[in-house]
Amino acid sequence: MDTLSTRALISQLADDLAWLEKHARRTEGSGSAAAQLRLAAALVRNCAGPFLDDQPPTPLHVVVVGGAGAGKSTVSNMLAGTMIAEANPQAGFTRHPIAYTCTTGPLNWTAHLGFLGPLTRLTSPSPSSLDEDVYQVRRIPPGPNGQELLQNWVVWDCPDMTTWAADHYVSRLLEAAGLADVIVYVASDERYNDEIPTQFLKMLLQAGKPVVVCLMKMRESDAPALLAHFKKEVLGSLPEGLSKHVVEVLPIPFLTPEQLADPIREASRWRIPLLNQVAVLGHLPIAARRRSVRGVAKYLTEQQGSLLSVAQQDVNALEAWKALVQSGQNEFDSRYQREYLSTEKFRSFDEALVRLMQLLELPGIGQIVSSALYVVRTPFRLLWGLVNKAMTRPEAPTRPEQSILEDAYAGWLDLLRKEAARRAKDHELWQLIHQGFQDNRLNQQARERFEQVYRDFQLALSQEIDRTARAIYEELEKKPVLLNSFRTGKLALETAAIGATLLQGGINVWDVVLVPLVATVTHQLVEWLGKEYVEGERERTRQRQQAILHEQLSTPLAEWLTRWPATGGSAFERLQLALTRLPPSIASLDVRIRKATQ
Ligand SMILES: Nc1nc2c(ncn2[C@@H]2O[C@H](COP(=O)(O)OP(=O)(O)OP(=O)(O)O)[C@@H](O)[C@H]2O)c(=O)[nH]1
Ligand SMILES: [Mg+2]
Repeated sequence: MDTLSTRALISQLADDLAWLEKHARRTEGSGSAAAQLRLAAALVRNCAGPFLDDQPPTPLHVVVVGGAGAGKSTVSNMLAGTMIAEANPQAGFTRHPIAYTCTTGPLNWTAHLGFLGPLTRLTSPSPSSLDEDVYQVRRIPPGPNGQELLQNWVVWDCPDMTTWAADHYVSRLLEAAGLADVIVYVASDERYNDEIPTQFLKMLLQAGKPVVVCLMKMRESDAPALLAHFKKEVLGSLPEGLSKHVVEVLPIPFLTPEQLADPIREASRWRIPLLNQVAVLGHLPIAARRRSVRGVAKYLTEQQGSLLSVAQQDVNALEAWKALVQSGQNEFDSRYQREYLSTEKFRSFDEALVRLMQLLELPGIGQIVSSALYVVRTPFRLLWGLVNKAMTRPEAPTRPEQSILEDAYAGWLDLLRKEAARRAKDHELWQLIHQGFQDNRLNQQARERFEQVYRDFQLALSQEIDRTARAIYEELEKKPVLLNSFRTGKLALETAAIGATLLQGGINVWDVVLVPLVATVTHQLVEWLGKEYVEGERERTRQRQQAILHEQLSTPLAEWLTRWPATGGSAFERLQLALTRLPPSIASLDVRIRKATQ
């Protein structure tokens, strides 16, 4: 993530959040989670993006939000200093964000790439009730007085936030809210404590937005009581860390039609405190903008868990699938141990033993002595051979490795197929896998995958076995001093044993029996030691082979199976991508914002 350009990072982050938002909207009852994600995306593209792209801090943005019919358009007019916003008795009248700016103010602030995301700018004047994914900018010529705020600020009148309903206009409001340097939160006297607007308010405070509250339409005499009540009931229910961002709660009591018609002159008593609050918050535009951008980093970092939680059910299903694949893998591994490895002889180790014993015979002069001893041992060697043959049970033929593995793999896939069919109704991930087995796609691909991986496994295996078997005698060959001391040791042992036999009984007729017997026993002893060593190596190889199976065959297959639902362009592929990219993207954005705002 750190290597991405800032523009690429912003657009990737906004895309991933947008994808998760769409994903969340498919689940019933997740309107608030979707709204949270939408706000996150809006903060990234409308606030952090332009700032990191060196957009100047002015104009600052004041965004007016609140419940349906609360008086947002009325307050927007008061801020803009003109009667341009359509206040309308029909609740839910304003349906898309409308920006009020001064004709002499900055022009190109809407030009930033990705500005307001999916909302397109209306090019011709339209009523604010137009219910489409659009926004419009209305430019106001400077008047004799009243429009001073618009020199540095853009005032945004927004649709309401009365429900979470996936009704698209709520997301338009969130898009504009992401842009805000200051929020004006409008609540009317009868509905100031509504649950959903309060939750929206909380979300905006979590994003670090400074909020000025306007309480509307009460009798002037009731204003102090209502203000106290709002502070206690609404702000009091918020954590202190959030309520501190509410900079002021202002009353705007029920206005007369005359005051509504000309708020600049007739309602200045209520209007001026509001203007002052906003102006103070933007006193140093660069400081105001930095505060907004730091809020973006804070929101994303602190809310990360909650933003990703919309995918919790999917993550759980993916985890359950992974665990199932793993239990199949365990069974696959142990079947290989049971049905193949425990009976496999590794013939190359027998050859290695022969080579080892040959190596222990002395070359040159010693060879003559060895040959003589070989002749001396003949009667008992033949007898030993016969006894051995009689004692060893015939070996059970072992099944070929490949067929055992294929059976074990078929068993593994069968487990997955049955479980997917059983759980198909639980979650769409299982449905996807069930479908993959039904139309044979998954089985087919799984078999192809097996064949590929099996070839690599075979190669790794034969190399490993040959290498270990060869190492048994090659190690000794490479160390001539050690080899020679073994050789002479063996010879000395044999000749000493024969010598001792001769000395013990003197030279007599029994020597014909005793000398070959002693020569045979000493030789067998040496061979037995060699065998023990080779057996040890053989057992180690068995264990090593089990490990190779696990590393080279069953783990690559398990990884492939685990990933399968998240490949081939499925929704889970996109989900995995978003889930893995989001945390590092957020961390990287946080670092860049810290650097740029310090
Ligand atoms: N008489 C009087 N009417 C008011 C006052 N405040 C708002 N209204 C009226 O209440 C109605 C709703 O006000 P708006 O400002 O349109 O409310 P809004 O929040 O923009 O509403 P939507 O855009 O529909 O969500 C309008 O008819 C306003 O004229 C007031 O103080 N006095
Ligand atoms: Mg309105």
